[in-house]
Parts: sequence; C-alpha cells; structure tokens
Amino acid sequence: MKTRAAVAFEKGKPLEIVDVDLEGPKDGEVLVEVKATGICHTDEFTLSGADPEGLFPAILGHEGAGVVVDVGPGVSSVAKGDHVIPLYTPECRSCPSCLSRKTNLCTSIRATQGQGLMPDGTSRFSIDGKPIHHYMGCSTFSNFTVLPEIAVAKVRKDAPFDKICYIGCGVTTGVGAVINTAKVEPGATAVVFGLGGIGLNVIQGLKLVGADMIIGVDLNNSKKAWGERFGMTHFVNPKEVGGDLVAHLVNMTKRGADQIGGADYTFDCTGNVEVMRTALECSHRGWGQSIIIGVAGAGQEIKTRPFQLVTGRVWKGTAFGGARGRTDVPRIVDWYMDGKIQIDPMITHTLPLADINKGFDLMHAGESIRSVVVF
Ligand code: NAD
Ligand code: 022
Ligand code: ZN
Repeated sequence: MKTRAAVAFEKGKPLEIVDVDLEGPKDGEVLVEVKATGICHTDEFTLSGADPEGLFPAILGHEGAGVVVDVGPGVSSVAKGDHVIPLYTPECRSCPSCLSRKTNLCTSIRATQGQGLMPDGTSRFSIDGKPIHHYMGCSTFSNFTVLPEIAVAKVRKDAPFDKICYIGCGVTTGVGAVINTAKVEPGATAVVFGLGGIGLNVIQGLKLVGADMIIGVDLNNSKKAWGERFGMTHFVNPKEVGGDLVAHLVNMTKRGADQIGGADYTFDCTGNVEVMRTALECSHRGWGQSIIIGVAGAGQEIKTRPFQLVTGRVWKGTAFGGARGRTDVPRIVDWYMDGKIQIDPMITHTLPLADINKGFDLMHAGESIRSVVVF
C-alpha cells in the first residue's frame, strides 16, 4: 500500500512529505493507522545529525496514537479496530530483562530496532524499491506504520488520539520517572531542573503522589507560570541566584531538627551534564536520589566528587519513565480520562502533517511545550 509520510532524507534538511510504499504486517506485526503524533526532542536530535546512531533516509516520530487496521499471522494480543499507542520501549514479557522485573528495557528486538529495521531484519517502508529506515521502532511521522505486536499498548477507545499520543513519550517519561524510578512518597521534597515537556510531567507526577515541596528550576522565567499550573510550589531561576545554586537549593529545603537540607528527590530534565551534577549535589545527604531523564549530547560525561555518593546520595537514570509499556501505558490513559493527570494544556500547537517542519521550528524557538501533528 501507499502511505503519506514525512521522510528525513538527509541530516540537517527539513522533512519532505511524500508517498511511501508500505508492506503489510508480517508474523507478529500489526499495521497501524496513525491518527496523531507528537514531535519530541529525539526526533530533532536525530534529524539534526547530532545523533551518531541516526540513520537516513528514515521516517522519524515515536510519540503516536492510532488504530490497528490489519494484523499479521500469529498476532493474539491486539485485533483490527483496537486503539493503540506505539512503544519505543517494547514489552515482550519473555526476555531475561522483562522476566527480571528489575528493568523496563526489554531486549527482545533491541538490535534490529537500533538498526532501523523490523525484527526480521528488513524494512516495511520503501520508495522506488529503496528501503527507508524505521525509527525507534515506531515511525509515527507516517499516516500508516507497521509495528511488532509487543511494541503497541492497547488503550481504551474513548480517549482522544490528539492528546494521548503524548503518553507515547513525554507524559509516561515524566510521570513514570516519579512513580517507577524514584518511587516518590507522599510528603517528599523535590527539585525539578528544566520545565519543558518532560519537567512539567515530572511536576504533575510529584503532585499526583503527594509531594510537599516541588521546586522548579529553569533559566526561562516564563516557565514559572507553567510549573505552577501543574503543582510546582517554588520557582528558582539560576541566573537570579546570587552565589552557589546548590547552596541556595539546599537552604530552601532545610527541614527538621538538624537543618541539613537537600531534596529527597531531584530530576534532571535538561540533558545538560552540569545541571546533572547540581541536581545530584542538592539532593539530601544520606538518602537523596537524583534521577537523570535528560539525554545528553554524544560524548558528554558527568562528574562529581565520590564523597557525594559515599555520603549516601544516589544517581539513577530512567528510560521511558521505567514504564512497562503494554502494562503501564493503558493505566496512564485511564488516569488522564479520570482527570488525575492533565495533558490538554501542554499541547500548545496542533498542525497538519504538511506543516510538520513548523513544529520543529516551534520546538527550536522554545515556543511550544508540545506540538502534535494530526493526520
Ligand atoms: P525542553 O527543551 O522542552 O525543556 C528543557 C527545559 O530546560 C527548557 O525549559 C529550558 O529552558 C530548560 N533549561 C535548559 N538549560 C537549563 C539549565 N542550565 N538550567 C535550568 N533549566 C534549563 O525539553 P523536554 O522535551 O522537556 O526534554 C527534556 C530532556 O528529556 C531532553 O534531553 C530529552 O531528550 C529528554 N527525554 C528523555 C527521555 C528518557 O526516556 N530518558 C524521554 C523523553 C525525553
Ligand atoms: C525519547 N527519548 C528522548 C526523547 N524522547 C529517549 C531516548 C533514548 C532512550 C529513551 C528515551 C533510551 C534510554 C536507554 C536506551 N534508549 C537504550 C535502551 C536499550 O539499549 O535497551 C534508547 C531507546 C531506543 C532507541 C535508542 C535508545 C532506539 O530505538 N533507537 C529506548
Ligand atoms: Zn520522546
């Protein structure tokens, strides 16, 4: 069949909207009509050429929602007509990682996914017989895409595609980092660095679990109102802090008889390695946990003095909020439909596929929290 898609032919060039050939689903695969897709930083990172593992030509996009329109042989967990969210972190429930219960990083199709291919080692997309790479196993910048059955989460049918697509990355990453990775408890103190599409979801996750003090840190003062909307209790602009940012944050979080200070949990949502150090060091002596969510540029390194860890601080990282997609994503859709979490206000722009490059421009300019393409 043919599908309309935004193709990344070369690094650093705008996407081109063209008709692409798409082969039907093979064993264990499903054909999905993508109804909406968010535009996320990783798409831009890959398109720019900064991602050393980026492959071209490719159909980018990893934050989608749509409807199953066909299934290949052997597919049993979803059927035609089901509403699904593609998963860049699949959940096979049978690989050593899934069985370990210690990680969400399923390994069953990892190698081929990283090569931009389906699990059988081939691509379903082509133009004039030349293959086009898949991207993060999703390729949601296409009206139709093929996915492994283990890489879709079946969700309720009354949820709007143009909102729940954001659960395919940003919402689950932010809320999941709080619930699955940090396991924040009610009454906790937290600092969130970077109040973009991820940090705001960390904030609403913290509010959801009943954190007491939620400090947001951003260089951009316009983010104060954004943070407050989702539960932030205090805002800090590092440019307006005279002196040391760590000392300032530790001072703000002083509690109890010993007045030591430091947050129970801190989150990096910037991808900046200096910020990651600050985030670790402003967490509480003895038990503070700092969660790295931001993806740093290729070759970047983090550092701190070992004393920071010897005195009990913990550095952790998280991919897709530690979520097991097929199990956890449908629950997050329910939370949204039940009004427990917000999505609508974070979707600042909605565009047709033809304007997808404008969505990248808005992200560049810092004018959007999330842009969503509706097919
Ligand atoms: P964004 O650009 O919308 O937001 C980043 C925010 O950080 C902006 O508000 C910016 O003003 C602020 N900022 C930048 N430098 C800062 C500094 N030095 N101090 C304080 N604030 C600063 O980005 P986003 O969509 O929220 O994504 C954030 C990061 O999360 C990216 O690196 C992205 O790749 C990553 N991410 C990771 C995962 C995962 O699974 N680990 C998933 C999705 C996104
Ligand atoms: C999504 N991300 C950033 C913005 N939107 C993002 C990027 C990378 C990861 C997670 C989220 C990530 C963390 C750890 C890994 N990845 C490796 C997982 C593994 O090796 O099992 C990651 C993922 C997918 C791909 C590359 C890296 C890919 O499909 N190319 C989950
Ligand atoms: Zn993303």
